[in-house]
Amino acid sequence: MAVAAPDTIAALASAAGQAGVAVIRLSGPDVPAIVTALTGRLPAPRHAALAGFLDEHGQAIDRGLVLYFPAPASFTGEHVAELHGHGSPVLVDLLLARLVALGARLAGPGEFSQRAFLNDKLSLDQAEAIADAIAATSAVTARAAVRSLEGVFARDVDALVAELTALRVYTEAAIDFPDEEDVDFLGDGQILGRLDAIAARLADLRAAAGQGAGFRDGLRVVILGAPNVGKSSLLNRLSRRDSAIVTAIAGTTRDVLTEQLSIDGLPLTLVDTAGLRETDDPVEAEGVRRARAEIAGADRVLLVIDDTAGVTANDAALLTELAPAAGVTLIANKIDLSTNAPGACAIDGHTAVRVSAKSGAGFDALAAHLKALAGVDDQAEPVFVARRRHLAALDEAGVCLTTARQRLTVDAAGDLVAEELRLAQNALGAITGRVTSDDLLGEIFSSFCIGK
Ligand SMILES: Nc1nc2c(ncn2[C@@H]2O[C@H](COP(=O)(O)OP(=O)(O)OP(=O)(O)O)[C@@H](O)[C@H]2O)c(=O)[nH]1
Ligand SMILES: [Mg+2]
Repeated sequence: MAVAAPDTIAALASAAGQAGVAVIRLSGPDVPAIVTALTGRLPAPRHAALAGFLDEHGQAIDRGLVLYFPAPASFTGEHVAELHGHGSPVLVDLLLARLVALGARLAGPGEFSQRAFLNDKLSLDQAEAIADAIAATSAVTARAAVRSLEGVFARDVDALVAELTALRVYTEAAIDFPDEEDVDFLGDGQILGRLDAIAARLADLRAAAGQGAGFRDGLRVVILGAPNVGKSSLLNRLSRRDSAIVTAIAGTTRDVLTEQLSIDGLPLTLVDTAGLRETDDPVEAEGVRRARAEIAGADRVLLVIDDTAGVTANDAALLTELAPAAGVTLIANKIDLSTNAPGACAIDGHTAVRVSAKSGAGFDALAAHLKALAGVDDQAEPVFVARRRHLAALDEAGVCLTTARQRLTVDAAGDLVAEELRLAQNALGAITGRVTSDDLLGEIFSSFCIGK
């Protein structure tokens, strides 16, 4: 990946397809020349100008608005132009082809955001937040992504890095002047106190980030169980839709049915499956095979049982089979018939929730359970979005601080303390991209959509 972007990129920035308006974005050094060639003149910076978008013979391909943002006051930090034309896929293709003929290159995924990052317009987590805001499936996640984009997460990380830097400088000074005025820098409690304060702030940030990551990633929950226990009824109740067919006949569901929903903003993918049993019916047998195949991709399996029957021998065998593959929650359904109390409980030592898909009893407890599994607090909305790579970086910094504490209190080795502080700083720097590798950047930006 080049650090300096020498060429000019172009892409459709609005959604593909027919629409009132399509926005094509250009970024790079040739933007003024390309816009001048395309429209006959360069408009005043940041003023919308109406212009014809002309082909090589001077014929209008389309007519629309042109906006010009000279470097460095633009999204990417380079010269940027936006062309607002009519939302016709054919016109957009013609216009893009014209821009390429004038010297632009079609942008790859995330290239605009990548340039913004490389030109210090955004931190890496802010660039990621753009993709997260676009991909958000609930209002809660979208709001959190916008807060990340506003720099809420990056500011907290930078503040921690600043404290780590100050402590490292102090520690290194203590190493360089060990006997200065008979003061025992390493043993006077100053470093330890500051180290513990930083560790506490890091733990707070980790908790907030865990919340943000839970809301961003959501959960993929697979509903399994014997025929007729109420798996499809559970899906319908949770999604508040009659999407799955429910009948009293065992073996009703044959296919895998997927529903997207959100519980208090937590995105949830629910997968209903065929009842697991031995069968000679080839269609049902294929359904059972597909049900089992879903286990591998599940964050959690809800193993539904009939509460009037309890854990049957087949359920017990399934529990044993599932144990190594996925986390399992037993859902003891039909408590309206068994008359057991609704809510979270343990059944034969397994995490369980008693519910009635028929009456809705116990579903508050089930929702709270699913939120806890996603690592999100029952009450709080996430302050910002975070990704698993951010959590890993925060955890790595936490390990470094624990080690630093040990080097200080057990080994009294100042140089090793300083080294751990440096490693913690690097780990945190990877979140905002102040310390990062090209491989990581390629991986992050390639997952963006084109035009962003
Ligand atoms: N009383 C009572 N009946 C329920 C409850 N949940 C489901 N049922 C009934 O149990 C029967 C089976 O429900 P389904 O949701 O189709 O069960 P399933 O596990 O999806 O069944 P298969 O798709 O055949 O594997 C239907 O007659 C439902 O009305 C419940 O909580 N209480
Ligand atoms: Mg079913």
